[in-house]
Amino acid sequence: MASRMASCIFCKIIKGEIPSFKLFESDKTLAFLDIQPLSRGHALVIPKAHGEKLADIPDDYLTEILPVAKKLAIATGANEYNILQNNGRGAHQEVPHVHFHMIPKPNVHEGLGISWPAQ
Ligand code: IU
Repeated sequence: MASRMASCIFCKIIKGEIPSFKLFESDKTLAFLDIQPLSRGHALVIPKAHGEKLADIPDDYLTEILPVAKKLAIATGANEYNILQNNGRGAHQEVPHVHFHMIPKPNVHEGLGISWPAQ
């Protein structure tokens, strides 16, 4: 476990060894912008305890995660968004440190540059 933590990229972000755009931080939780955002405001919320899958994380490191994701969604102004968390490579998990995505859905009409006439 110790060697996996030493090489874990998100543990390095937590320790400040790799830079990130931080959005929220407490003793148990960190939120930062995803470096390859699927939409503007795509954020990751992670427990500061290292664990690959959800079952590896102590409950007290999970209690803040959804409230933080909710506040980020509100702060982003996203009316529509996904909160998701992948466990295992077969479930499309690429980084082996538990993380929750908060992915705002851009307004489709704005994204297409269409402005709808007033009713
Ligand atoms: P996944 O759920 O493990 O598939 O998502 C990993 C995410 O971590 C993905 O969206 C990456 O862009 C993101 N990420 C990051 O924000 N910073 C990094 O240094 C690395 C990955 I590596």
